[in-house]
Amino acid sequence: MFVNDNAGTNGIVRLIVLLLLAAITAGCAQTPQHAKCEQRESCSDKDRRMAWWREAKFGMFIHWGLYAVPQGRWKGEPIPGIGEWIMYRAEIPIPEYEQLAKQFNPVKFNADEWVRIAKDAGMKYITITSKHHDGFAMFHSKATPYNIVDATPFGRDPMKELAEACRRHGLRLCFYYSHAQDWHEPDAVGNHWDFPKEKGRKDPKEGFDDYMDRKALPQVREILTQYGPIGLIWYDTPFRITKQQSERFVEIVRELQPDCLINSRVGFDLGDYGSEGDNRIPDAVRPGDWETPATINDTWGFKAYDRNWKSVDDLTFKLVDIVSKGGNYLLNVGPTAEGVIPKASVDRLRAIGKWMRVNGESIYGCGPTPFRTLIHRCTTKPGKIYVHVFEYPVVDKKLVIRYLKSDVKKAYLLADPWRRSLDVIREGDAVVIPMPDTAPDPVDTVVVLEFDGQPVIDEPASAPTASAVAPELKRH
Ligand code: FHN
Repeated sequence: MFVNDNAGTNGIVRLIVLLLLAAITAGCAQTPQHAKCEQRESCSDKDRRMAWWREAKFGMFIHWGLYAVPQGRWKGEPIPGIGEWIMYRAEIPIPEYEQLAKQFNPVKFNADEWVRIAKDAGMKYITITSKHHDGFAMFHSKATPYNIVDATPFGRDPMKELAEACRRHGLRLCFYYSHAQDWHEPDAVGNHWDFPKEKGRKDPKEGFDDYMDRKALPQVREILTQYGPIGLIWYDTPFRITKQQSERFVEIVRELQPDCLINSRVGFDLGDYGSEGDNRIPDAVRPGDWETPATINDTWGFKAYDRNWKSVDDLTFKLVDIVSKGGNYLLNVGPTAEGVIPKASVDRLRAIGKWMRVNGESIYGCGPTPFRTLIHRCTTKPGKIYVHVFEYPVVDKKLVIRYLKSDVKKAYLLADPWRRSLDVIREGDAVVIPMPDTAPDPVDTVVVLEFDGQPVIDEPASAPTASAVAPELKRH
């Protein structure tokens, strides 16, 4: 915990700190988040289940399905929007969309290669679409023959292969499952072109329970029983379902894999952690457990003509920005119908991995910045602040860290294998660190500040926020 020692508020702050400490020693900090977890399990149980995810910080999202076959075009026409929504956007009738299964033969799929790409990028978990809104199961399902083993010439179960590869390489495998939308089903949500009644369906219970009992819950049972321990189930778009229906999607996970996490998109605030909006990064530190799912270009599912790839600088900044605000980054790749992760994605992930191998200490298991002002993006561990320097050269070759009241015990670059001490000069309310002439890391140079105990920040309430101080950071 960081202490923000504002002039004139010392007494209040100390009182709050004391109260918090008292609450912690009483067994649990009374944050709203803890109050929530206490309702169904002890905070320590929740902390134990969340521990790997809080440590991981960086995961790979994979959107892979039949939509990779048309690659964003239908009958020669480019279909606007995200690739995996092609069936909806082009209102493709089910019998026509089903034909894609016969063409889906990802002979280049290699589970070890995918897992290695994630691992080399520094990612610690993989969340893959076991079934997206199109209703096609990318795993062997007995609930319906509309699945990759029974309906495609490929005939293999890639989830099984990925589960084994993840185990070999030490990553957690997690499953995305579209629980409410299923455009292949008359009783699920979404397909209004084949089933016009869906358009006017008012009562969310109408038919949906049948779909749940016949397909969705049996399939969730399958993904929780066929592939060993699963890190988390990532539900999505809980449109028009009732609280009771969401609860059933929670209960089945708790029953079959009690340690498995659930994201908030199961609905009704029932998950273990929050999924931010797609590609949304909060402006300030956000308490609690949350994750930003994000695209590496502008689509989730493969679209051959989407080449709007984010730069390595941008992706690295986003990773740091998210961690500095308390979140996890779930960065997506959209493999082709042949089973290949596009080279542009792999190149970017490799570059991030290179940065992570040097600077991963400033990401894994880190807490958010202690500063409200966000002049620099900072991440933290007990007794340490990692200052991320994206803007190089720093002014006059000096790194200036304002509002730091505590003395710095030692400062050094994470890029320096010898961890040689940098000079630290106190100038009024700032700590000034002379920096090397050229950036040790062209993307983000990380300076570690070590303290005796927890550093005290003295940030006046009137201190400007990041957008006023460093608008150029907004370019990302
Ligand atoms: O509709 C989906 C979309 O296709 C994609 O899966 C994203 C990922 O977060 N979730 C939904 C939209 O928020």
